[in-house]
Amino acid sequence: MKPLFLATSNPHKLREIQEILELLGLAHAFRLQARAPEVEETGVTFLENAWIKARQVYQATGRPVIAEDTGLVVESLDGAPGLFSARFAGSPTDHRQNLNKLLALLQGRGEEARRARFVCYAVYLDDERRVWARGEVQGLIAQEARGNRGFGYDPIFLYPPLGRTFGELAPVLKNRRSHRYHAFRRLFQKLGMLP
Ligand code: ITT
Repeated sequence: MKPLFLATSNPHKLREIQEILELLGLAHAFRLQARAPEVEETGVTFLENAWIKARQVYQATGRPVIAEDTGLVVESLDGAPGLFSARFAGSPTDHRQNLNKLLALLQGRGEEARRARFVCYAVYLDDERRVWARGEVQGLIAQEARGNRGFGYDPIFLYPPLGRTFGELAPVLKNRRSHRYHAFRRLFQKLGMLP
């Protein structure tokens, strides 16, 4: 098994990406290990931030690295929380406050205004290759938080095909449909490891 670093300080991402590797039949190929990037996310796009994290860990370890940057995008709020998803309600990060701020901004608004999508940019970096891929999933911001599974904005992200929020879904149900799943599936396709 080849070691593969995941540049993240978010343990939920490690768990989800490990399960995504299993769903893709790639878990046997890599020994995935998280390493926190010691760098600020100063990029102006998700993709730039994903590269910033990957590059820092690659420079520190000299080993193949994957990283990703994710945001929740609500068109009716000019794309917010978007790039500022982690600190939407200010610093330090408090997921409950982030959720509540979004719920408050959309209070009384109809379905059209509640349309939302998670966007994920995944990147891979080693001595020879630099590959990226994007994934997204569409849904609606719920009227109130439901469920305590997943992490971050999951309790308010309603996934219409299943009529439940990501916070209510068993992990495998989220991980088979999520922005993260689509981004990593495409990433490994581009790397020639999947058809
Ligand atoms: P790293 O940058 O260290 O990987 P992070 O938690 O800061 O971890 P992001 O900047 O990519 O990750 O994510 C911004 C925020 O978006 C994050 O704090 C979460 O609250 C939220 N988020 C990311 N992925 C999510 C998911 O699958 N479900 C719900 N919320 C998510």
